This record gives sequence, C-alpha cells and structure tokens, in this order.
Amino acid sequence: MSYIDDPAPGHGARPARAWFSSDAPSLDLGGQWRFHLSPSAAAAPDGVEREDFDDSGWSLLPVPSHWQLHGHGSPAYTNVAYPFPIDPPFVPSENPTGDHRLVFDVPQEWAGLAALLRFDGIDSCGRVWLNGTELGVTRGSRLATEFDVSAVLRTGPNVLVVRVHQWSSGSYLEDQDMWWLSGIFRDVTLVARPAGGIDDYWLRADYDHTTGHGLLRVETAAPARLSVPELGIVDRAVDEPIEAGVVEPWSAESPRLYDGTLATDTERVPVRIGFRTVAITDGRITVNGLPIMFRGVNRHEFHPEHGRAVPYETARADVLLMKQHNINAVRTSHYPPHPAFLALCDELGLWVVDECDLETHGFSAVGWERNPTGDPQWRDACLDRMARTVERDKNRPSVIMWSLGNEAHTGKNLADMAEWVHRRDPTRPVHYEGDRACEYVDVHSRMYASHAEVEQIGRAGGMPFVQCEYAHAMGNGPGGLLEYRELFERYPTCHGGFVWEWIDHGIARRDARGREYFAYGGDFGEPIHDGSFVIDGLLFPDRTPSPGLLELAKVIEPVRISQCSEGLTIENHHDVIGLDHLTFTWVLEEEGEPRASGVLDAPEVAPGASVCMPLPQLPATSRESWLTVTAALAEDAPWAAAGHVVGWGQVPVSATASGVPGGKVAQSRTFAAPVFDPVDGTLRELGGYPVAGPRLDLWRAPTENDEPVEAKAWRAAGLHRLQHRVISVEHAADEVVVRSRVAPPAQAFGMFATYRWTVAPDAVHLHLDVEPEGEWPATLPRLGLRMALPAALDRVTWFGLGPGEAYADSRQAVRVGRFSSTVDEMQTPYVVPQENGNRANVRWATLTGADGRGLRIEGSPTFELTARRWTSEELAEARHAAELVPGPLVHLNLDIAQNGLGTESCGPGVLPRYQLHAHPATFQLTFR
Ligand code: IPT
Repeated sequence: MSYIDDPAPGHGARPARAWFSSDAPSLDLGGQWRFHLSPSAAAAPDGVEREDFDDSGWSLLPVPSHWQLHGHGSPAYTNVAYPFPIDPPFVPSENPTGDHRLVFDVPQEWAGLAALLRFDGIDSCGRVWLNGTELGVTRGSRLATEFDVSAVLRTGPNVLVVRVHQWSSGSYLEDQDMWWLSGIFRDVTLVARPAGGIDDYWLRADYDHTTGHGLLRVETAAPARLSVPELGIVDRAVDEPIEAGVVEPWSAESPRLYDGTLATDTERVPVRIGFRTVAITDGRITVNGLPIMFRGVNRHEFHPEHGRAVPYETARADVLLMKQHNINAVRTSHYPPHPAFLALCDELGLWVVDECDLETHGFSAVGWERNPTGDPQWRDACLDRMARTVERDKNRPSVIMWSLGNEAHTGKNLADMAEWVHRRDPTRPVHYEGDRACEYVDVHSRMYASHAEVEQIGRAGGMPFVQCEYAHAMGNGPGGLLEYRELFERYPTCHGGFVWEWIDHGIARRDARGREYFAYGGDFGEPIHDGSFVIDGLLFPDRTPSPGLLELAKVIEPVRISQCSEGLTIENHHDVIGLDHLTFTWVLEEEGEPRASGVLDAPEVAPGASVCMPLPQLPATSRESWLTVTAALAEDAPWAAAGHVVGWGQVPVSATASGVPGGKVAQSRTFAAPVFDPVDGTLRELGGYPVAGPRLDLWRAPTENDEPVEAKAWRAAGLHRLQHRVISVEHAADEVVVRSRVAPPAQAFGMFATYRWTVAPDAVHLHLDVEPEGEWPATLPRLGLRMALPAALDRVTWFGLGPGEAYADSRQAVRVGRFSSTVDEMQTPYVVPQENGNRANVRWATLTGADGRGLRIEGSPTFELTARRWTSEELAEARHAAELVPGPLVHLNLDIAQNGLGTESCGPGVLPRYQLHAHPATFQLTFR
C-alpha cells in the first residue's frame, strides 16, 4: 500500500510535545519556495528530493499558503460529501501533488546543535526530505509534525523538499464543512534543541477557590527550575509541586497571567501562567468554583485571500472582535487552530473548547458503514490525532475542554480517544457531540436543538449541557437568539452554546467586469459542491460584523439595563467579575434629539446579582422621549479602548413613548396636490414627484433561512407573482377610494385591499384596510405596501429603531432613536443577496435629495421601512452582491410586518410568535 493510502498515522516524526518558543535558536523557513504542481502522484517529477535537482523552471509560491489560492488548481467546497469515492482508505489516482523546494542557510552558530524541523500544518499529506534524506511522512493536516534533523542538517546551504498530496487516507478523517485547500499552510520552523534543554513541559496551575491559593505542578523531560518573580518563586526545582500562595485566578473575564521562566542550564522558556481549575460538580461546569456560561462561537480558521493560512494579525483581530462583541468562548471547529490563536485566548480571555482534527461526516451517506471511527485499522490514526492535539495545547489555561472531533458518528476509536484523554489529562472534561448516549464524554452536547428541545433537556437536568452548534448564522439571521438565552439562563445545567459560525468563508475574487465578490461553492466550477452553505458566519468574509453579530452581542451582553418599578435595573451577568470597570452614562432624547445627559452613579453589582435604582433627575419633555443608559469601559482594556460599550438599555420616559406618533413637523413648504390615475386609482405623483404605487405587497427576496421550507411554500402559493384586480375607484373632492383584490394566479385565496386616500393642503393620508379571503396556506413573507420614488430621493432620516436592520425575532441590537443614512448604506451586503435592511418601528421617515427637499412618511403609529435601488425580484435573482445594479428608482417597502427570520437553513424555523400569517389589518400612513 502506498504511504498515501495507508490509514496509519504518518511516520518518522518525533513524539508530539507542547508548542512553545525558547531562547534556543530557531529559523522561520516561511517565504518564497519553489513549487511545481502535478495532476497526480504518478505524474510528479522524479528526483525532486536530490540536492542537485534543477527547480529553476518552477514557480515561486509563498509558504505558508494553499496552492489553490495562488493560481495552481482551484478551491472546492463540499460540506458533507467527499469529493472522491467512499473507498477507504484509498484516494483517487488523480491526486494533485505539489512539490515544494527551499534552499536555506544555517548560520555557523548552529554547528553541532541538535535540531528539529517543525511543520505546524500540511494539508493533507507531506513527504519530507532534507539534503536528500527522507525524514518521513506527515498526516493530520491541522496538527504539528516535528522531525529530528540533527543528523542531516549542516551549516551553510540546506535543501528542504516537501511533496504534498491533496488527498490521502487522512482526507477521510478531515471531512470538515469547509473549502478543500491544500499545501503547507502553517509555519515551517527549524528549531535548535540544546542538549539538556526543555524538550517538552506541562505546567499545570491549579486554583483552589476555597483558599485562594495556587498550586503549580510542572512536568519536564529534563530537571528544570521555575521562576515566577511576581509570586516570589525564584529558581525553584520543579520535581515537586510548588505552592504559589494566594494568587489571582485566570478566567475568560479576568485573564490574569503570571509571567515566569522555566529553565535548565541550556535553555530558558518563557511561560505565562494562568491559575484555574475546571470541574464538573452537580451537573454544572465550574471554573474556580463558579459555574460558567458559554456565550460562544464556532471558529474556523479563515481569511478571504489566504484560506486557512491565517496571518497572526487576523487571528488577533478575531479575538479582539469576539471580545468586543461580548463573546466569551470559542469552539475551535473542527480542528486545533494555529497555536498562536490559543496564546491570544490566554492573553485576552476566552474559554476554549479545543477540538481534534477529526470529521468523517461523508460516511453518513452510506449509513456510516466502514466509518473510520469504528474501524480498528484507523484506531492509531484517531489516537495519534487526539494525542497531538492534547500534547500541543496542554499548557493553555484558556483550553478548558477537549473535543474529540465533529460529526464522526460514534465508535470504539472515539471511546478510546476519550479514555486516552481522561488518563492523560484528568484536569479537563471531554466533549464530543456524536456520543449521543454520553457513554464516554463528560458533557452532554447537541447541535441545532430547537428551543423546545433545549427546554426539555434543561428541565430534565443531569449532565452539564452545551449546544456545541446553534443559531446557524447563514445569510440574514439568526432569529431567536433571545429565546435561547432565556432557556440557557433558566436551567442550571444549561451552559449556553456556540453559534455556528464565526465567519463567512467567502473567497475574494473579481468578476469579468472587475467587480470584487466573494466566491462560494460552485463558483470554481466544482462538479460536486454545497453552494453557499460555507457562507454562514457572523462576520462577512472581510470581517465586517453582520447584523447577526450585533444581535448576538446585545443578547449576550454581560450587563443588562432595563426598566423596573423604581426606575432602572442593572443586572450583572458576568460569571466572575463585578461592574466597577464600567462607567454608566445616560442621555435623554426627545424624538431622537439629545436633551440632557449625565453620569449614573451605579452601585457595585456582584456577578449574578441585580439592583433597581431610581432614574436620574430628568427635564420635562413633551414629545416621545427615551432615556438611554450605557455601560462602557472606564479605562482602556487590552481588547478595547475606554468608552467601548459593553451593555445598554432604554427606558421610555414620556407619555407618548408607547408608540403614539411624535409631535408637529415644522412645515415650511407647500405640498403639491397628489395625482391619481383616473382609471385604476393608483398614485402617480406625490408632492410633485413621480411615484409608482403604493400597492399591497407580500413578497420578500427569500433569506437563506427562508429557502429550505418557508420560501418553498411561498412560491407554491404564488406569493412572488401577485395580481391586482381593481374593483372600484371612487373620486370625491378630497378623497380617493380604491378597492382591489390581490391574489396569486391559480389560487382561490386572496386579499381585499382598500386604499382610502384623504388629501389635505399639507399632506396626503392613506388608510389601508386588508381583509384576507379564503384559506391562506402558508405564512406571509411580509404584509405591507411597495412603492417607488425617483432615485434622487436617496437620503433617509428616520425616528424609530436603528441604526441597523431589525426583524421580528432579531430586534435586540437596535434602539429607539433618530438616524440618518443613505439608501446605499441601508443595504446589508449579504454575500448571497436576500431580504435585508429592514428598519423597524419607524415613527416617521424622510427621503430627501441633495437639495434637502423630499417626502416625509409618518406611521400611525409605526411602520417598517426598506429602501433599495433594486426590486425584491432583482434582489432574489442575484447570486452575488456585486451583481446588484442600481436602477433609476428608489424602491420602498412600507410594512405592517414581516415574517421573522429563524434559523431554518440548519435548525429550527421562526418561532410561532414571530410568524406572520394573513390577518385582517389596518395601516395608516401620512405623506408630507
Ligand atoms: C453541522 C456541522 O457540524 C458543521 O460543521 C456545519 O456543517 C453545520 O452543520 C452546517 O453549517 S452538521 C449538520 C448535520 C447539523
């Protein structure tokens, strides 16, 4: 059997060990390498390993990288399906094979030093030679492999050759839902190993929450000494546990690290120590004695240009963005990340579930027959991957749980992996969602459980429960986050969960017209692909936060401010820390205009506690007024600057705040009389502007959460092609009444819509009555009016919820205020175009041109507003955002309501309370 197909782990490598740096010399071998791609292993050139091989005709390729992102072959995306036959452990002969060559110089100081060559990630299988000598074969794409090169390395020029195969037996174990991308995609480092150095170490820093004491236990290969100056530990032998005295514990909320040094006579290793103890007690996961709540996300490693070759600054940006959006936990779906990411989690504070590089999801297509996790011939590979995960990352305080992998069904090899972890590292619980019966794991885990199921699980109690994936953030959504949070908080054994997923894996490309777009499955001509299912993150591919991330940040905010009988409630939802790092300020706005502001003297609130306090002294107002209270960082934190808002709340403070429209508008202009079509009664001119509509509309460009179920029903019902029959048009002096029936073709159900226009000198008033007839078979995407205005009216100001979009079940992140934007800026650039940009509970809005003139629309009390330069039909038609071309009109939807969003792209649909059904309704708008 070829080494490519061999189901065993790779060979030739040194045993796995901790990832660390030291004062021993090292050489980063990243940079421009010579590269040649062959369509198969058989077609690859002979003799590449020879030092004198002539590679001068080869291309240059940066390392680390994926060759598909540098013009060699192309990326391919599948979620579950293997893009090759299920014929384990064999892979196709058509196996793109990339030869990489580098000549590097080793300085004279290295003479006589032992050394190793470390590869932090090669996808999927690499055969390695140094100076013509074969070192071995790597497998386990997202795991480190180290070869001892002491006998082969020399000072002066050395020739390193790596032959990488896209497919190998390892591919069967790496069926994660992501792009298939190959190559040497993480660092390559030459590391000197001084004799008597610290080859490997395991530093455990326990925290006893009953005494506040820390205890250090250090395992090293060679006798070593530890110094932690801040703790008065100086050059202490580590052969026995070291009592550290009273210490500040490490947590995601307070990531206290003590700097130290682990040393032998020949090597010094800087260590960052975080004291913490993880336990499961009475069905609850505790850290340092306190139960914790995961406000987490699943993070794949992704960059829109570099794929999984994620630059350090990008990894850092991820951690900062997470912290800035109140996220406190990461599941490293579905493989160990670059180790530097975990060091950032230690430093900035995130709970980490570190997942092994293992997924065999494609076997679900054949009823899990011959699934590697149940087949003895794959046992070593499974255990090897687990050991390499644990050994590499064992020193990270942020890692508080190991995960065996993802979607690999259940099997003996998984049970053996769990057993190995339990023996090797009893300090951290084991997670694996696929162990449905919880036979070998320590926590119960589910993915995409509906609210009702979470409720059941929470009620039943027992083991600690996490949703390792939930709230599928594909396209516009997720909806229903608030209701998940309520359940997580209601039941003590519920520990929250991890939203699927952190970022859209869209690959930056330019189309024939030079427009930038983000590619997804199928865009590279892949014969088998899963389309946009790879675009399901809280960040757009360029790391712009989506509305879904803003919603999540608000839902999980650790300080909550709301109304109570005496005034304001402040709740502290941190697990560990108080609120004294926050400054509370308030602002009173009258119809969205600031009237007064001040600092709130908030009392200290312990974690899990709340206080109710009186409102500040406020001046009287007459129009709709809201008090907004904001909790912001009082000082710069390592992850955000002073002033960064952590939580906020609004309290209505005027009689009109219940939604009764605001006060008078200053009228400075006359309003041209409206013009109605004499035959069908539709409005043709409003305020002197040519307009189309308004008329009844039920359609929206389906979201990706609508598509699998709801949108099918909507299309079957014909809601995308309504027809309007004018029943009657009555003209009176200052009134026009149009009665119509609106219905899809081939259906008997319909809706009567009566438009009653009243014309005043300074305004036109519309009173719409809607009356459904017959059996409506499905929910409605929306219920409201659509109309079109000249494109020049593209500046929008509104008083309502904002600044961002909001939907019935995703409405926590917006607040009542006065906002200004433009039609272009009101679009949310979902990678796959779909309904977006809805502004909710709008009391009034103005649409004006450059001259400041335009139209004002008032609700009675409110309406929902979308404005765009294309129609819903054009929006639904486009496959990429760049395809949307502004037309000559601004298209408005003025809605009574829209259906919620839900997460049915993978998970539950819209909760009943947020579903929109055909119902009799009255809707009033005034145009000025
Ligand atoms: C689940 C996978 O674990 C995850 O990797 C991703 O593919 C997600 O689905 C969908 O985006 S598995 C699914 C069968 C619930």
